[in-house]
Amino acid sequence: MRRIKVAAAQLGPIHRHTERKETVTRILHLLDDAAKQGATMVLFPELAFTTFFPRHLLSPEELDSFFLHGDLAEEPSLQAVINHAKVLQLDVCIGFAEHTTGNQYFNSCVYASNGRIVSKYRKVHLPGTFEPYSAPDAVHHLEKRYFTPGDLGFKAFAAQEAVVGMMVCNDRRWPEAWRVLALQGTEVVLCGYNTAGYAPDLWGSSKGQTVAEAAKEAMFHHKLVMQANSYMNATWSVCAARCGWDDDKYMMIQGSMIISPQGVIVAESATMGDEVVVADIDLHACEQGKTKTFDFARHRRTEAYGLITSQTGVVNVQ
Ligand code: ING
Repeated sequence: MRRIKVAAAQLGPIHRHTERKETVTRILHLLDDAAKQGATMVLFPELAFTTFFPRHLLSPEELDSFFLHGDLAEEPSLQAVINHAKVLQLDVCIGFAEHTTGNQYFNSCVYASNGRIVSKYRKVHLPGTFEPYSAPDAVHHLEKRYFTPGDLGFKAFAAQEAVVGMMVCNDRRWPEAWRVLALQGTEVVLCGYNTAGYAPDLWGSSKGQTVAEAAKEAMFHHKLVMQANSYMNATWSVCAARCGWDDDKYMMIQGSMIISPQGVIVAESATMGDEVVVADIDLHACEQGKTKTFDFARHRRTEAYGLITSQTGVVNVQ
């Protein structure tokens, strides 16, 4: 019987000028809480050390302050988390803004076990724009300006007797990401996210939508993609939110969850603050989907799918 007690470590508001050490302390407390509840694999959100800074058009200096720089094995914030997880004997997956020794900038996450980085992922699907929105009061979404698309692909890896895969935030809206991981036998998908509850410039809004209505729709789409893609790829998934009101102005949705290979939400956060959501998952639950409905070897017809990788955008047939 292969079981893992997984945890989604949700982080509430982090403001533009929140001190890094304060955030690291919160992260360490969440690790303690997860360990107390018996978790052995803990997922933190995307960009877990900072506010969601791509919402701002930033000076080079301020932008630089939001990145972790250089050799990750020497990076103090990340090492504090990885070492604390080692002491607590649990694995940790955490997202951060990565400035590499090769002077590249990625929206990254790592999976660490026993004090060492086991796998690294760099966000492939960067939503938003390169240029700021023109509306004077717009809330920007400048991930294409601040990050390069990930260059590591979607690589599953072994951890705690499971096949694990990582993705970040917007990736969860793209079925290709899930399918590439599932084609490697992935049984647990880990996805940290920062999702605005109201971002009309980013995704548009139906006429006169209120903040509450927009946030409700954002939560609906968040759950839709997590549940549907978990089901269609017969994999467990864990997602962890950075949420609440950043700078008391920018609302980010909660919705940290653990979802079964049948697409069922088995655990979900109850607050918009720091909170650990835990579930004891049975990896055998993936078998039904992987050997019946979604037995890829028996059912997929790759000869019919060529456009998915040969063509990027829409080419109208008229
Ligand atoms: N945030 C959002 C996300 O994919 C978004 C961006 C939201 C794009 C809704 C389109 C629609 O959850 C990040 N950080 O990707």
